[in-house]
Amino acid sequence: MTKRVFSGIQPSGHIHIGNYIGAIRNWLGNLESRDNIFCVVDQHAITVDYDPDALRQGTRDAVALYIACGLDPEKCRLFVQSHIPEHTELAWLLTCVTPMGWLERMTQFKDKAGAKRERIGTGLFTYPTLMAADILLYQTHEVPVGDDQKQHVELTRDIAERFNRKFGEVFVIPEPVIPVVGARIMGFDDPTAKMSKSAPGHHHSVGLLDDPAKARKTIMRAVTDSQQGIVFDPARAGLFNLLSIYQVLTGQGREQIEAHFAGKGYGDLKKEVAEVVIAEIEPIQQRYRELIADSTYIDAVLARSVEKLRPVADATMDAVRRAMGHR
Ligand code: AQP
Repeated sequence: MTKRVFSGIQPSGHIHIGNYIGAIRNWLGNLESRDNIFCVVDQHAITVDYDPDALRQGTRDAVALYIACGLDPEKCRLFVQSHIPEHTELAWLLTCVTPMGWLERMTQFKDKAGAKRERIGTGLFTYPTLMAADILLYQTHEVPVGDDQKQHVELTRDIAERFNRKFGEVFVIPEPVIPVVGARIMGFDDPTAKMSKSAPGHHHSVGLLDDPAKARKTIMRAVTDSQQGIVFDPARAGLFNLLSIYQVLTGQGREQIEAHFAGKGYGDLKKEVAEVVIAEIEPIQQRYRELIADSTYIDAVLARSVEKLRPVADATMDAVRRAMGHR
């Protein structure tokens, strides 16, 4: 049986090399061997303040970027979450079987809500049940994500197991798939904080659509330390981050990289990291510009995917509604 893969990205800002290394690159690796479904999760992007026009544009940009990165719509199904309303229906049903305590343990809510906890929309708190619905609706086996989303996939497993115990075997229990290298790319301006679309700071991240000159400047300004020697030492967070990006994008081993940089300084390392990053993003940008100019193509891709996904979503919802007593 071919395993089914589901994953997504929120169009909540510029998609950055953290999203690319932690998620998209790993999706590409299984394009031939899995039944792949990749989503732009636009309903997750409304859990914090946002601008509807920016969301509309960001959603299309994300679809074009997926394809530009190599997600061939002939080999996977690319769609927008809000185009299949069953995501929110299933999310509500799952919310009713998810204990409050489970959601209260989610670290991303604590990080994102912070001091605004009392004023923030409830959706930010219940967001993990919508993510569980995204995954379970398609009877997913594998969910390739960055390290920050591991806790949410584990919660999804717990919700699915609880549901199956209560109402009968309806859901496949999914597994998180986390990359060995690059699962948590850190901010260039602060290597103790995860690179994030919503983080402030002009030199925090490199977006896939950033001008190469800006990308180079951000990497050359990356915060490091005052120690000597280019070695993979997790305690030297800024250096480790740069080396991890270099490792993923060159495909070289740690020993080879350390030997290559022996006797060199941070300036040399940053220059080479900038080069490999720019070499990676420039062809993506080129393809993105061609794709975004042809809106009928993107519309056709999205419509075709919804058509293909509808029978899967219908079958799951039919089973869920029957199991829960709504039919
Ligand atoms: N810094 C990162 N390193 C590696 N992987 C990352 N991912 C996110 N940041 C990094 C992975 O990218 C996928 C999409 O993430 P998301 O859009 O669902 O939201 P997020 O995890 O909250 O990502 P951001 O960039 O921090 O967005 P905002 O600021 O909007 O919250 C996921 O697989 C994620 O693990």
